Amino acid sequence: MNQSDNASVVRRELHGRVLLVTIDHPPVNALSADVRAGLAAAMDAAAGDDQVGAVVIVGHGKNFIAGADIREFGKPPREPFLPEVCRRIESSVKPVVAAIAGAALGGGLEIALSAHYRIALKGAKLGLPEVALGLLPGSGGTQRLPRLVGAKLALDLMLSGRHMGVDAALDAGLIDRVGDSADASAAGLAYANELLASGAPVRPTRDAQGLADRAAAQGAIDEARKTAAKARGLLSLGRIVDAAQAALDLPFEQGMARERELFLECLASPQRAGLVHAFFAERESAKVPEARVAQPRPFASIAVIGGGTMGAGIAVAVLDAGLPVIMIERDDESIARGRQNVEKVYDGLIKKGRLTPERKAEILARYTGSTRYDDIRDVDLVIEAVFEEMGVKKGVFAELDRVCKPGAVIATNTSYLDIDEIANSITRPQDVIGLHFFSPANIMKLLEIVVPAKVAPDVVATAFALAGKLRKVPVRAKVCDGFIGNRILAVYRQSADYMMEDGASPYQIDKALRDFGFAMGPFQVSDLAGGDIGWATRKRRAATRDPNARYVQIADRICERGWFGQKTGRGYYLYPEGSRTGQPDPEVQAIIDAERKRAGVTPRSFTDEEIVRRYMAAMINEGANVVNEGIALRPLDVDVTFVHGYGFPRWRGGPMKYADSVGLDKVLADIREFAKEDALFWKPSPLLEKLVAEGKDFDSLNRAQ
Ligand code: 3H9
Repeated sequence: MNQSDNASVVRRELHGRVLLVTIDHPPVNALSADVRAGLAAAMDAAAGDDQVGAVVIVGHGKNFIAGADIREFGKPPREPFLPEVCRRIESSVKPVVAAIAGAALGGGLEIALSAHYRIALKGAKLGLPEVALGLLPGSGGTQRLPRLVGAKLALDLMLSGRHMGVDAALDAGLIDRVGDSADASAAGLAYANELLASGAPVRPTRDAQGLADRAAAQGAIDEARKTAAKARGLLSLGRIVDAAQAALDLPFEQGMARERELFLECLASPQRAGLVHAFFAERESAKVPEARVAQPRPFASIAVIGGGTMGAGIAVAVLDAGLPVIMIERDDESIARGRQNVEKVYDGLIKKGRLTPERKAEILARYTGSTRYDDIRDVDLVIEAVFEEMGVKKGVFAELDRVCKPGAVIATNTSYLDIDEIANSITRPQDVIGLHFFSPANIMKLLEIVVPAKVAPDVVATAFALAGKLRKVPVRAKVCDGFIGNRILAVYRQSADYMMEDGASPYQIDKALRDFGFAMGPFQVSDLAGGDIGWATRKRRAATRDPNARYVQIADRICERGWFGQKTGRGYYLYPEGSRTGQPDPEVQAIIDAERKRAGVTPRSFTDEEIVRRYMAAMINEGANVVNEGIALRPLDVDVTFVHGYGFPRWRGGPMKYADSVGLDKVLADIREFAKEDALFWKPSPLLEKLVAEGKDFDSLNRAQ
């Protein structure tokens, strides 16, 4: 009975008395309708064939199964549904073994949970990450996992979405064995033959006794409910806890029915759509034209110029990726400071118990500091992170031009400056690129890869490969003032200043935006980053500012008092005794009142809803301009930038995805309405107007690529 089903995505081969069922559906064996049908057919075939004594389910290639096919969500469902496939596996009268290599995630783990025995190879990772997609495990995971490993661990896995390694899985009873073979099929077949030889019975997980201690289970559920309530906004967290409660309270089949209801509710929610968009967008953003046509250059050794906060953070990111770093600084004192900045990060981890001093020493063995540019003549890639001033940068680049070997990639971490100008100031502009890290650079996922006009395609490909190595989420941007993120930020930040002068308090604005889902409001961000940075930029640009543009001076009045935010103990907020959570400041309110008077503004009240509408309209409109001008390749690149660099709520997908969900016609109508007050600021983006006229959304541009 060696045969295949459904376009060969599920193969069946009889090995003695064991039916080997292989899922072969690249890239990750996701459970598409064909795979589900193939699995169901395989279970039917096994049931009807006397020669078969046991079944092994295995994934072809690196992974077992990465879960439901995420691309099918939101499309008309096709039978057989996954819970039914799982039911057929579990109710087999012949023992079923799941032989796991690589990822057994989501529906993939649910298939494994439906099998009677589980063996996993070293390096396998098991988990129920549905929560990251706004879902809950919908094929019995919420009912079987608590029965198998207890409510506490099951809820931890389902609420965090984290992956578990084989040793922990074995300890927890999630798997029965760790296979020592490198081949999952061989390990599975050997295990199944052993089970047959010993006459091992079928062992449905639904009958497991992990919930027998009801009081302990209820305690874990109550704890989990508290945790879920803390995470603002995410629907699926609460629903996961509801499903676990059903596992405890209801007979198995009724629990399954309750899980299905809750799953379908999550599936239909806009949060699921936003999170799935984010999942694909952050993978698409790495697909850029240059990476398709050019091979990356080597980057085995890296130099960082400048050991300030940014340079040190970049050095840590590089060290964490296992690469060596040489840091160049002006003098011995600065070298010591740079090293201190790097060590501080690792010492923090040691304090939290997340790193051992021995490991720190191993990591730092790859780190050197030097004052001599000549010491970096052999490195493959240099990242400049010195003071944000064109003259200073050009000076560094002249040195790099002198010492770097031919073909070395020379990157700047500038966040605003014209990288074309920097590139053109040396003899090898083809090797120059922008790598805009976000602070703290070892933590923030976003990396804007800024592509100047003369850069060689293989340098761009190198930057994307480096981002992969550093586990960053890369976004391709073209050169403009602020690139994608900071350019858009400058505009919506201004909309917040206008609202503040027109009558909303900074505290109301921050709160309205936090309630929308942002990690922080704009005034909190300003206090955290330091008001002096924006102030310096404003002063620099004063001469070139459009005299007809509205300019709110409140921030300047606050900075003139030396109130730069958290580091000075006050900014928009008061931070008594170094506290990091600010309190509203009546003196700031007085400054705002005075400025309103000076500007001749009669304050009016704002609802939170209007605050969000204006802020988002400004963000979306500038996002559309950035796409229209080719600064961002696609709307999804704007989304990825904001989710990973600007605290935008991931479950809303990003600003452009959010705009699609609101309706572009509504956003445009808002902008036109606001333009009646200030036509210079609220100028509709030509792209937004075009899409509305054509009845299209931003996502149509993502799909067109
Ligand atoms: C679920 O299971 C619901 C059930 O409980 C209930 C159902 C009723 N589907 O990440 P990579 C694609 S929800 C479709 O770059 P890696 C991915 O887009 C699901 N496609 O590789 C990419 O495509 P492309 C729960 C998928 O080696 C390619 O595969 N499961 C899926 O760095 C390679 O992906 C999850 O949430 C999928 N499920 O990491 C797991 N997964 O080449 C999600 C991936 O066109 N997946 N693709 O860009 C992952 O975490 C990682 O992909 C994995 C591999 C760790 C598996």
